[in-house]
Amino acid sequence: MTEQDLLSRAEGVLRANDVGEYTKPSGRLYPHQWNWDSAFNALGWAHVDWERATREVEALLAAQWTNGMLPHIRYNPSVTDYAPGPEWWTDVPVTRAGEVTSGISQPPVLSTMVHLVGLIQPDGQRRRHWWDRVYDALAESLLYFERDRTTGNSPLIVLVHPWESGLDNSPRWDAAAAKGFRPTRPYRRVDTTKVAAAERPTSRDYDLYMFLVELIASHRYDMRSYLPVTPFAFYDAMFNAAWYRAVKDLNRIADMINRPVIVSDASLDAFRRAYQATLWDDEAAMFLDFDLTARAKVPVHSWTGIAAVYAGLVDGRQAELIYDGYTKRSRNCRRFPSVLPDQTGFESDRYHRGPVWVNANWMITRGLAELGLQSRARQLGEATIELVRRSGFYEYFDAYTGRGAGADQFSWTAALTIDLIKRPIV
Ligand code: 2M8
Repeated sequence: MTEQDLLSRAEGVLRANDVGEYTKPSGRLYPHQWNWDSAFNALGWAHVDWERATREVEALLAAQWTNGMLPHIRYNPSVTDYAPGPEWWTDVPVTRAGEVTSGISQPPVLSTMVHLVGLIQPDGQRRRHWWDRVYDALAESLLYFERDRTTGNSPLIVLVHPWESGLDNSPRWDAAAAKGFRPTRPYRRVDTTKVAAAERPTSRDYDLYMFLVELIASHRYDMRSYLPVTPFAFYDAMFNAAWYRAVKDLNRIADMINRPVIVSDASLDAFRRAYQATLWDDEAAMFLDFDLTARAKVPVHSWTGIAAVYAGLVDGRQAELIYDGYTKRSRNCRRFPSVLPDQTGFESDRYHRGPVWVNANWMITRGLAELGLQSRARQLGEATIELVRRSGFYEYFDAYTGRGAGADQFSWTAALTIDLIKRPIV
């Protein structure tokens, strides 16, 4: 298949999942609008239809809450074949009447994508005008985490639900799931009627998800009252890296449209020091998440441990050390598995427990290039395009065989493949 064919197929996936103002992550499995999916999808759209990219972002921003939070799902009220539906997230404090959303957020990559989408627009005036229009909402969405999701003296952000991590059934959450929390009400699952149950989270995982949904809703989304009582509170290394990078990118936008920066350089330095001091692990030679209830690092080595590369939270030397260590320990795998194969809980074909994901590869590819590690970035970018060319636009890929799994015709796989082809590493 030529590069041109691959590009037009990728565009076809976005168009097939396009429902006007937002792009479904996949036709059957994920019918609503998801936060970080839409951010990645906007970047793909920017290369083929720039106006469409801006609409994707603005539709997502329409779901913003009065406290600034950008929810992880913006429900389409006419769709009912997804669970849990909005009935589990009652009385959410949306800014716009009529919006229906979930009650948690997702990795905050949106400002970074908005920065890139803007740069793709050749007309400087149009670009700045759009940035200006979305700037305040983006700033609020990032400052929300500083205001409502930090505790004690640490500037690091607390994650309150596995769904917020975007990596729902990562073995990093196994210890929490093993405690046997269950919701008080029965719930239904729709996902396992659409793709093989063996590729999805287990019912024990879902028990924890639904227990936490009930707990968060019962605290009326007030994190100050929820945090002291929840059994699930983590400094997630990828989530925090995404926030740091988003703030830096929004600061760059601010500079270009003559707005004040949202977080000062001094605060960013303090964040970087806290990230290094709290999450770095010498023995693992990577970053680890921190469990606030156990007051200990989470001993699971996964790709979140190298997400600092994406954010520029490390210099080139530390990036090389982490990335090369990860590559060496996964040499029998496709590049690169979401969990290292020597870890308890690794499964090569189950969702966030080992398979290769295009968004993770994209984030690390871009991060490596920005830190000056061009040849590694080029190799990873090319391996990713090749995997998609051979296996198709799947949600994820078996870490050993590269077989596509989960949902087919998956939007961010298509969107980020377009970006990897259109903006090659030089
Ligand atoms: C997956 O998560 C949703 C819940 O949010 C699900 O399993 O139903 C995750 O892979 C998440 O990262 C992603 O944003 C979402 C839609 O693609 O699906």
